[in-house]
Amino acid sequence: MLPRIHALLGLLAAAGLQAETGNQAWLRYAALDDGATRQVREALPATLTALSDSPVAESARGELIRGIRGMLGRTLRVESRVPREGGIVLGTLAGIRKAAPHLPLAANLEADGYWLKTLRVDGARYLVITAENDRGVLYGAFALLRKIGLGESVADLDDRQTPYAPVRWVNQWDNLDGSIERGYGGRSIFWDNGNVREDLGRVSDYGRMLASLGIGACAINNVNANPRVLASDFLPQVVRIAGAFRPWGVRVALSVDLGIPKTVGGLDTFDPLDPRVTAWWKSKADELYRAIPDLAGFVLKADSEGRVGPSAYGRTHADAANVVARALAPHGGLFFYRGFVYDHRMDWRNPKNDRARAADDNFRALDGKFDDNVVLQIKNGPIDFQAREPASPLFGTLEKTNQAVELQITQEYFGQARHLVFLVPMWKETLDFDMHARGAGTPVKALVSGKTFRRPSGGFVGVANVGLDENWLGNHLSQANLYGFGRLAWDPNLSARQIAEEWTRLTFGDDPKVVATIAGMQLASWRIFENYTGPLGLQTLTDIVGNHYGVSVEASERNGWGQWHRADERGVGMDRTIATGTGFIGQFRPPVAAVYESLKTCPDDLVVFLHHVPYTHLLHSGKTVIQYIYDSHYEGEQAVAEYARQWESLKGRVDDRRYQEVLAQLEYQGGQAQVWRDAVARWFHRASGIPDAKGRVGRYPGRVEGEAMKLEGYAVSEVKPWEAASGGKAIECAAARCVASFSYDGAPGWYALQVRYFDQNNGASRFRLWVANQLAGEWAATDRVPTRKVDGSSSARRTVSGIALRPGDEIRIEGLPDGGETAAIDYIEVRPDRN
Ligand code: GCW
Repeated sequence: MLPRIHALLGLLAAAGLQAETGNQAWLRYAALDDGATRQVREALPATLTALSDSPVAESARGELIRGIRGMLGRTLRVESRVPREGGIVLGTLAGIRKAAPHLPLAANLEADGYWLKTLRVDGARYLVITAENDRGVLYGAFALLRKIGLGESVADLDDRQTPYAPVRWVNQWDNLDGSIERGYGGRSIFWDNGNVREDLGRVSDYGRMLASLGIGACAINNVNANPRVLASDFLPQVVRIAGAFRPWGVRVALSVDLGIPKTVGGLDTFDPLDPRVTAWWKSKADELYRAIPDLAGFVLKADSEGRVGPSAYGRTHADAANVVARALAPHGGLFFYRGFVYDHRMDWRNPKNDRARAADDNFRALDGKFDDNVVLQIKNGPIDFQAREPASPLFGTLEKTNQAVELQITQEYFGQARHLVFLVPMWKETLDFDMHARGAGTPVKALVSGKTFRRPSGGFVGVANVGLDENWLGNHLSQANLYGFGRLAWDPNLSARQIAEEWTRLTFGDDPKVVATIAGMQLASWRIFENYTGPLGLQTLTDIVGNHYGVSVEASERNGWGQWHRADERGVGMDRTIATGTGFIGQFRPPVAAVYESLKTCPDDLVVFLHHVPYTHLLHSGKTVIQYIYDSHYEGEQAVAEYARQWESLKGRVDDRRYQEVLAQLEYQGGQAQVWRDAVARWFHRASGIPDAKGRVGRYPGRVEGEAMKLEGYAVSEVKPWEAASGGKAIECAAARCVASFSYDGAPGWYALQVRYFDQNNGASRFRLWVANQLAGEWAATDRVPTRKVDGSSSARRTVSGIALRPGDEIRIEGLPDGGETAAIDYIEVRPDRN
């Protein structure tokens, strides 16, 4: 029995196509092909000497053995001394100089940087992986494995790397109950039910992934912080997580709440300038560092979205920041003060009000007032992780304050791990944007890393929100965003293409067709997403007061949240000009402001973010704004439909499990892109009264609305928002079983039937589709999208293809509701079969 199983496994392995879960992400260490294996085997010494036994150095040693065994099928022989005949040597510069003085290693390296160096000494060949500290040694080990995985030569190495910025952190928005705010990859790997998880295996795996990218710290709880994290009796729980991360050089940070001295500390105030509060923070920090000597620091969200802040006592953000930072300073801790401070109860009637101004308005006057271990953590754009925003002007304002850019890896406004969106091209656009902060040549990346104004700290923070799902982020392709964040934080000069190709090779293998196809899809995906959601700076036109997922064009308007686009029957856009608008543009340095202020120079991609224009305004492209909105939505939808076809071309080249899972995701996304397209185009069509020059909007050949069918049991209902359903209406079933039918009156031929139905998360309705009394399809609405309502989020599509239709055929759909779900249907569309 056993040998047969082995033989079978061997066969599968040979094909390289065993089902993969995505659990190992880009660290699969899949066997290389024969040619590459031969080459690397020749270049690689057979022994490994690790000259430190710290837990981090042990991780480096273990990882090298594991990776080389996986990729080359060889187990490195571990030596305790550096052999005279050569070998791989792993250790800090100081450690190697001491143990092997005969190896000439003249170099100065910076903390966390590494050096991969081939040396030839007395005829022996050494491959040295060295660094200033153990963490750098670990990063070097990962870098060597990455090179091997990418098929790069390791025969004659001299690769010295220094991280671009000192801060390379991730934040997790995990709640202590185990849920994750804006997390789409399952429940928390840290917490469950108010306590740390028993099994922290996934924390250690996550630490390994972070280390492979050079990320050195992780905030382990939501910035909407539960004060309990700082309670003394809770501390042992944090200690356990720190212990799971430590071997990977990842330090724990905590999100704190400014009210903690009161809620947990028992004081009657949290006024940062009250000496009792100052003393409380100090003694709390001392207590924490006794238990976790390598604690990385704190993150704070204050005076924002209902969190308390220094405004409660008329104090400034600098007052608050410095008090906490001074408690951390003796221990080397950093204090991240979030720049995301704004009033979410702003009067929308006042055309001068503008949420985009908030960060700069709040912090400009405080530049120079923050201690050196305070870092202002600033979201990439001035609003909130929208489909497209300009860079936050605050990056260009601060000269005497450390700053870090906060990028969101979790796809909150980007289809929530159900839509393919590779964010690296967008991040790069911000990071490369020249703020002209000290003349030309001061891109955001240089400012945040502290290079421009010689700041002691700063860098990159990514909101990751990985969860317990096997694939970490809710789908396979989104892992590229975590990978890309880490790679950019290490070196923001890498190109988006290089990152996409690296990731694809390591994650799916080096078949050139696989690499070209997946990297191509990833690289096109941001523009495509923007096209079918919110182009021209409209921002993501989603339900911004709800789940931030489905389409809802007006959800942003007439409320205090300030994500306004101010579209009405005359025009669209926020007037943020200095001349007539909110003055937001004036927060940029003059050369940038000048480009944005004039419609002549303002880039099309941001035109309605920065200006209010009539729908007939001509873009630089020569199109009117309204026609661009129509066209981009049709192009975006079309491109998403192509994704599935591109992916299908990889059948047999990607393991079957991931192949099927990604295909299902892309097909789903195709259906969502269609709802977005129709909703946004129809909304603007109704608002503007201007027809689509190409005649598409409002005309849907082959579509039969539910409300136009013959109904048995089904009743017509109004959908909110109206644009989320074709015709603004759906049919819903209040009985145990309902039927809707119509008679086909088109030409005979082969067709696909697309049923658009609603799949809420509070039931699992079933559907049956009959054509001429023959059962053509049957399915259950079991998806878990974030809504209980019949709306744009729950709108789903089922395609049944290969149907031979004749005029007069009855097409009948039968719905069986379940729980709170009403087996709702929007329409059925009869389309020529594409096969
Ligand atoms: O984007 C918004 C999110 C909130 C989040 C907030 C923030 C953690 O919708 O869920 O809260 O930003 O960044 O603080």
